Amino acid sequence: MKQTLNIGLVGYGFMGRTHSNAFRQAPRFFDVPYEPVLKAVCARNADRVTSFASNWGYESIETDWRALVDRKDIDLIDIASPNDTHADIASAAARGGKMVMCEKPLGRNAGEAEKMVTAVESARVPNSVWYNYRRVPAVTLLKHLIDEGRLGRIFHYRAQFLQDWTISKDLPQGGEGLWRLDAAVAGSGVTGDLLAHCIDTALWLNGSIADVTATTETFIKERKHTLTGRVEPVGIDDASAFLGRFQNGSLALFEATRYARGHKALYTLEINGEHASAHWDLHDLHRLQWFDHRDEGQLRGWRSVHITDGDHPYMKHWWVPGLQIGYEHTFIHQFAEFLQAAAQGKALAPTFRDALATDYVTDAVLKSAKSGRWESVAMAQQAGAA
Ligand code: SOE
Repeated sequence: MKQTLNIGLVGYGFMGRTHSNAFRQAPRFFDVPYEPVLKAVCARNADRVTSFASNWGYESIETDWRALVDRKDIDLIDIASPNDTHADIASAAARGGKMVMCEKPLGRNAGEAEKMVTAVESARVPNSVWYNYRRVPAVTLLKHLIDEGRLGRIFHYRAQFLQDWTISKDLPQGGEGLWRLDAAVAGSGVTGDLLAHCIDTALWLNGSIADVTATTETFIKERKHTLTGRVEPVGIDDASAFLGRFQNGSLALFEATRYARGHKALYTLEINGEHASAHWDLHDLHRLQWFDHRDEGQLRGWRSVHITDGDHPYMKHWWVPGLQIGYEHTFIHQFAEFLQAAAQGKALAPTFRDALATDYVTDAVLKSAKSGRWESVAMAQQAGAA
């Protein structure tokens, strides 16, 4: 009989669902050292949290996260609630000796994130932040190829995350589902929400970013606030772009927007090295595009590798070669590995400290967009430490 690990989830939105699915599926497909138990889910709306609990099989509900964190029968607090709640919940959970997993971005800014790092590290509790795209098999394979030195010296890293769901000026800000448009709750707009994903993957694949020069734009300046009913200024960035320098000497070119009509979640990244280049696209997530200049000249060209074989990262746990997996599996992979790390009392990358490195970059991006100058990234040496 495996030891049980009792989970208390905070938040029942989109992320609450991706995490709950991971809690259910991880022990079915991976050899994990614990049997996860969906012990309790917490959210303010009692009716909705009750129906969420019954759909996913949570044993109980809470409507106040403090009550959840105080419960003696909870081992892991998983935070899938809006960004303004992350710091308080994570710090209280760590103080109570509980393991903590947290949705991205870690804090609304690096100051908040620093306190969260201190909380989990001084309590020595296993922790991880759900930057899930690291665990797309094609992206993990790219990490292995880079670490093997196959690309040679790196010259360029570019990434984009494009969406279009906030173009309508009639979309309100604030409240359930729309808190990402409310700066007080989210901290920032696309910089913390989408660019942060690109940055986390980049720090992992290509190391620390030293400095950045950025610009942001808020296209719709006022929106009705769902909670106050009044038309209020919009404080988030709708689009964010930066040019930067990695510490390994390569150049960074990054863009995120919610105003790219026609694109729903187009996360792409490309890395160009001396010998080889690689390109990945979330809409085709099971493929890695690969070009190797050392291939025989006449047949040299971009290869589109279908990352579904048993020797590709994670794939032996799934179906038979050639059959694809998707977005939700990235969360399953992260949770399975979290359980393996937790059994040894360790944090899992991206740890809170790794996610703080991303917050340092997003803070520098927002600072540069205001100052109009190049800004250095605080403690950049910690980025990519995972
Ligand atoms: C925003 O629309 C969002 O849901 C992000 O918050 C997620 O982190 C991203 O993976 C998909 O888009």
